[in-house]
Amino acid sequence: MDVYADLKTQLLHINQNVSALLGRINAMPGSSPQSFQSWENICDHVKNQLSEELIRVAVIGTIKSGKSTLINALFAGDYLKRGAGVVTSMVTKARRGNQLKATLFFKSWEQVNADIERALVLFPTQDWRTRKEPFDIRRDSDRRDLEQALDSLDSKNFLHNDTRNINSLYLSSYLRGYDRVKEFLSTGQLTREFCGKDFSAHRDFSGNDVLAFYLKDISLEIDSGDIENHIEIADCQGSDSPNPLHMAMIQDYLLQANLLLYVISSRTGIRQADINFLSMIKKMGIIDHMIVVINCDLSEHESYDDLAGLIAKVREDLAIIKNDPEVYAYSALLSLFAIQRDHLSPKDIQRLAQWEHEKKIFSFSRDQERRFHENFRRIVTQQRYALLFRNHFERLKMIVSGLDHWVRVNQDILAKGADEAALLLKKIKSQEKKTARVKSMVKSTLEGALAQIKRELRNDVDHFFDTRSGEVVPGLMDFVKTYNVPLYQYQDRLSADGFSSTLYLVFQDFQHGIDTFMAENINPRIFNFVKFEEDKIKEYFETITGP
Ligand SMILES: Nc1nc2c(ncn2[C@@H]2O[C@H](COP(=O)(O)OP(=O)(O)O)[C@@H](O)[C@H]2O)c(=O)[nH]1
Ligand SMILES: [Mg+2]
Repeated sequence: MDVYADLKTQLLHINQNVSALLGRINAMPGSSPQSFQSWENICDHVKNQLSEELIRVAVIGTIKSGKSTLINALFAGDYLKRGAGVVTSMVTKARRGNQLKATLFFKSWEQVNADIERALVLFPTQDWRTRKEPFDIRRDSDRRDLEQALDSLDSKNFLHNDTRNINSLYLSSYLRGYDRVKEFLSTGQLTREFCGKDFSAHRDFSGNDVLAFYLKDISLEIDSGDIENHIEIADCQGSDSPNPLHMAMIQDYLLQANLLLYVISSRTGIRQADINFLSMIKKMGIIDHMIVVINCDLSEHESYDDLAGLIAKVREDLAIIKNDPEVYAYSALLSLFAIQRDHLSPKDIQRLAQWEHEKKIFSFSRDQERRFHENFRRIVTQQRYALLFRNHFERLKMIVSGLDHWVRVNQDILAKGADEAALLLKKIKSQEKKTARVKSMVKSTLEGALAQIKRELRNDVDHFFDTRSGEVVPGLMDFVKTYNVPLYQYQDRLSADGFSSTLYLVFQDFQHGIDTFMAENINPRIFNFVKFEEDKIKEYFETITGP
């Protein structure tokens, strides 16, 4: 039995009863203390939060490490595209639901134009535009002008460096995809759903190198597998993409995630890109919530010893970043094939048979997979208990004990004669006065505390962002100051294409450098700082309100 679901149902039931009781008291003439209204509000809040509360799991790792395969295996089907490229990296969120459904969230015209404006900063100015207003992709002349300008840059072999490609890729993809999305986006509705047998049609967008630029977000509802429906699993593609904006998207998700699954392929072991990414997670202060899965390519290893050697090596490499990490090693593809046994292609049937033939490796993989599942379930359930009890249970307890008290007092009054009741009411009134005094004292203490913690926070923030001694700005300034423009690389361009074209190139390289620096060094520190301050606020109020 799912203890969590059971407890949640009970809690919702109690919540409903308390709420109904409060409703009845409120309907009684002359007996509606103000606090009851706020209690009713709390009950509503508990109900909404309990239905919404979600555990978020981020699946991360370098390209082709097996993230999508692992998630597919968890959901028992091939829902996420395996072997997808990195160009259109996007965080894809998947949840268990009653039907198969993909929801695509598109960018608005304003967002598209803003992306274009960003890519156009210092765009060579040789009068490529016939208009002076801000660029608007919906205007025929703007699209035509940009297309010509890009063609002429391209013909000069301008855009062939990886980093410069990012901006030109945005520009050309928006242009090329325009016709496919224009009608839909112009309706102003920015989401599209693909249900049931249309599900795979969503890949016309998400798997399309051009159209995916128009997407902001993807979420999938999947009707198979035994992942509970309050767990969201996010495929965070792009941690090693050359585009720092991808990294920023992933960081956004990591911040809300309750658990991180880091996937490493046994084909490669730990690479520099992994070390960079793991270091960033560590800087963000969230490495404690991480489990590592070594995705074993069973065709790659000669023997069990070979695989065991690799696992030991990965553990050793990981130890540099995290002490005694939790590591599981199994083949995600084997697990997916085993689930889909009856629907495999002849080639995959053959692969599966081959893997099953390697008995020692095979049973090791299955065993590790089982252990991973058990632990995954345990961690996720623990997190959910924590969310459930920490907030909602405590709140309901407070309301119920308040109600209980109120009922006792009323019972007392009703049970007594008129004189005694009058005396009791007088006592209550005087008690109320005392309570009011205590309340106002508590209030002013809290207000004082609030002012103080605000002061402290302001101080911390000022220190943190101080331009000379703070933790981030000097590093950033330093990056800008010591940024070295490798002039010799641009010399030929300068004489061939002139100043403004060359300046655009220099600027794009610089922009890429600073975006990367921000994503790798500055953002993680800011996240860590925010987390630290949040803990501080919590601790502060716990010490003044605690016993
Ligand atoms: N042989 C083998 N191939 C795998 C395994 N896991 C994934 N792959 C393949 O490796 C490629 C990349 O996997 P994918 O899950 O798309 O990686 P991602 O980029 O991290 O999402 C795909 O073609 C998978 O079919 C595995 O355990 N064994
Ligand atoms: Mg993938």
